[in-house]
Amino acid sequence: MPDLAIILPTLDERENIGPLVDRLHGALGGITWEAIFVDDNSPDGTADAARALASSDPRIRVIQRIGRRGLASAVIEGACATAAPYIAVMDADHQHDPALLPGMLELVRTGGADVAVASRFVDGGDPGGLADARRREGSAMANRLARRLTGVELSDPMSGYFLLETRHMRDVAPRLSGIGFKVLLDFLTASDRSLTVREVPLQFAPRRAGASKLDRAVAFEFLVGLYDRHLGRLIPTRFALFGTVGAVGVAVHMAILALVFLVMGSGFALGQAVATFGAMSFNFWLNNWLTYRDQRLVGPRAMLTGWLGFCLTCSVGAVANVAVASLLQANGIFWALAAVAGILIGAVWNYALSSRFVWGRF
Ligand SMILES: Nc1nc2c(ncn2[C@@H]2O[C@H](COP(=O)(O)OP(=O)(O)O)[C@@H](O)[C@H]2O)c(=O)[nH]1
Ligand SMILES: [Mg+2]
Repeated sequence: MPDLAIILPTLDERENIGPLVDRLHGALGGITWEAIFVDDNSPDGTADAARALASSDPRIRVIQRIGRRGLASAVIEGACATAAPYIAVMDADHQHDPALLPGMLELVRTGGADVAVASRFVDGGDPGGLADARRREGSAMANRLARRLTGVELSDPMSGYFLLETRHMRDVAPRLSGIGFKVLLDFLTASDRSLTVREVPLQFAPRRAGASKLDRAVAFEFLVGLYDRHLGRLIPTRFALFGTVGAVGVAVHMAILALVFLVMGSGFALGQAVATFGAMSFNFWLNNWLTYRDQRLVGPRAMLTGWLGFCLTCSVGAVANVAVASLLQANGIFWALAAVAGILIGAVWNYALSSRFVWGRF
């Protein structure tokens, strides 16, 4: 059994993984280890490339996830798929130096800390790879917020490079939100034990090949994280986002209707049709950007099929909405209540279908 499992979430990292495995070999002499690539069915064939590596090296393993996306959930699945007592989470793009692993493992193994975090912001660290000043500022703000949230003194809570005992991660796994990509933060807030965290300096390197998938809209991530922790059990986070977008969509609908019907003087039915179409398109765009930002559709083709699928989904939801509302109203329920019930049913329906067929990569 390996001592250490390195969990490597990947999305389009084909060019990076071979050289990374070489570097792991170089860095981990004397430690028995395995590397688990958790790949979300990357279009560039990262999973195939990882299997090719695995065919000549039993330490390499691959989890290929189909129809699912997200960094946090990838890490959780990786942690649940190993028997190694320790896991390290790192980027597959060479931004995280594998040479730090033996030191981090030693720190945790000898009881020096429950979690070893590679930090860009401690003495000896270097945030150099953070592309520009705006991202640096974003990181600094995120860190302040995170300290409030977790109560843990950390200079770099957004770090994606850390090592801990696997059982700790598995223990809290059922309580992790799995939304977004702040896995370390998610883990620290969800854990009910008080964990000691030690930081080691990381010189953050530029990504070796390929493009970054994350534009860390950190403020938004934190709001979502806060909501998820406190109200997420009541109304699931993603559904709440979907509903909020829907409410904004109603405003868009009314604005378009007012413009076409009142200002331009069209017939009401035409105005309503144009407004419905406009609001659906707007909702698709906003949901893609907000609700499903961790599994966003990008590129003209994916956007076009996604948009068509969303409009189709919403039409089905609209039929359910009208059917339920008229049934209730005909049975003597006050018209406004019947309408609200119809809207709710339509929303749940739209959410269920679109999360599966539009953003679920089916
Ligand atoms: N499995 C999986 N991996 C992801 C996803 N998004 C990003 N990654 C991987 O997570 C790591 C960090 O992402 P990256 O794009 O480098 O973010 P950055 O370091 O903030 O620019 C990389 O190895 C990515 O390939 C995802 O949705 N699923
Ligand atoms: Mg990276």
